[in-house]
Amino acid sequence: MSPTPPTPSGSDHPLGRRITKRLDKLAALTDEPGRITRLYLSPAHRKAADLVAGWMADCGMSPRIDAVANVVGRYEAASPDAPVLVIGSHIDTVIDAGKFDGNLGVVTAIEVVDRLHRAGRRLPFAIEIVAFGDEEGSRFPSTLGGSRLLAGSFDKRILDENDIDGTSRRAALLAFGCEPNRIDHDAQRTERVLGYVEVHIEQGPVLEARNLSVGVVTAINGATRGTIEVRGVGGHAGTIPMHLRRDAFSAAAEMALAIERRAASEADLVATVGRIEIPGGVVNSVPGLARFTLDIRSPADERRTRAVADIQAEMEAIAVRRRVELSVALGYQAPAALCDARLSGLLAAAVAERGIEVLRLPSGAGHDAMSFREKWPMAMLFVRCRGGISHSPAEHASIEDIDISARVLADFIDQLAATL
Ligand code: HGY
Ligand code: MN
Ligand code: MN
Repeated sequence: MSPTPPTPSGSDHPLGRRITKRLDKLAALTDEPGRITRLYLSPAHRKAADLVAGWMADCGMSPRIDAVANVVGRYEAASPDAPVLVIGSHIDTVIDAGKFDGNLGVVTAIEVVDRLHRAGRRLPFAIEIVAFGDEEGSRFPSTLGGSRLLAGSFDKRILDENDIDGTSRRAALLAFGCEPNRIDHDAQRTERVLGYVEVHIEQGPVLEARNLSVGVVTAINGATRGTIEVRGVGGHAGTIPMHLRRDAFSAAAEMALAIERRAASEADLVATVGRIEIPGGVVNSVPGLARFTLDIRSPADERRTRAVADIQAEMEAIAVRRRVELSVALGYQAPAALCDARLSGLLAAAVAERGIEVLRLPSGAGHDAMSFREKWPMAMLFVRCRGGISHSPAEHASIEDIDISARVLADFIDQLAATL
């Protein structure tokens, strides 16, 4: 495939424009009018999956929705027994999200295949585009269920996890129109996979600080996630003296500060309490129950597990001192994932060919790509995002940078084809 023509000068950027237009269409599919919220298996996710499947069909791919609501489109190779390159990202979002996180990678991949299709071109490998639906983990305790199905590591026990409304993942899949009993079937794959590639906004400030449109990812931080429950003794806010209280929220608050202190004590370790709730809490009652989430990440797995152990010990000490009960459910673990040197080298060559300095950088954010560690060669291309802001409506990637990233992906495919 001849390399895509050089990025047009001036304000053209046709690929970036088309991709941005499609992102706007996806952004309109939300469960909360006025902001972008598209949780896994929600009505908006269903509409987005159908829209993406339609785009895939328009560019010669035969889309299907699998047992866990991944949208899978396939652009056949020149010959039937060829290997496959998988390109993906996610179309679920956090609450009050930006329109680029995840969605950009799916739409960029479709744009690149659309160019192949319009040129009537076939490659020595098939291309499978996957729009995962369970990357954010904003609805159920575990995440990456979609990519873990493809990686053959889907844990069926998560089908019985409930969301905060008490709906199980299994029930939500059935309501979405999926058949969980096809999980084993859909996890099957006989052909050779050349690797997995993902284009994603950086969600950090490094590319902007270096004034670079794109960068090549070296590794993805590992993560531990879970829910902490603190049970004290509720009571009347006006009558219980302070020294007799077993206040669940105050204990949780002290634990949250201890978590922050531990993470701040070590370079590139991060820990976040993203959600805290006092079920049934009212202004004039001492909280008897508090629940909060925990997210701990590091590029080094042994340092992350040590930090988890230290934090657990610290929370237990606080619970004893405050005479409250503690229960810790850290159900989600994702080891750090190294990107494949060969595929990353091809991405770097495609970046360099555009006259862009090749910056290699780690990912503090998790991605579907991490599900493929030790399974398939995996690589990621980061796209600059304004102020490094993400998981916010202020998230933004420029049409020009998006155009460049699509051309780099197209050139990467060329380079990979030339090696076969
Ligand atoms: O949490 C993450 O890092 C990703 O945005 N899901
Ligand atoms: Mn993402
Ligand atoms: Mn995200």
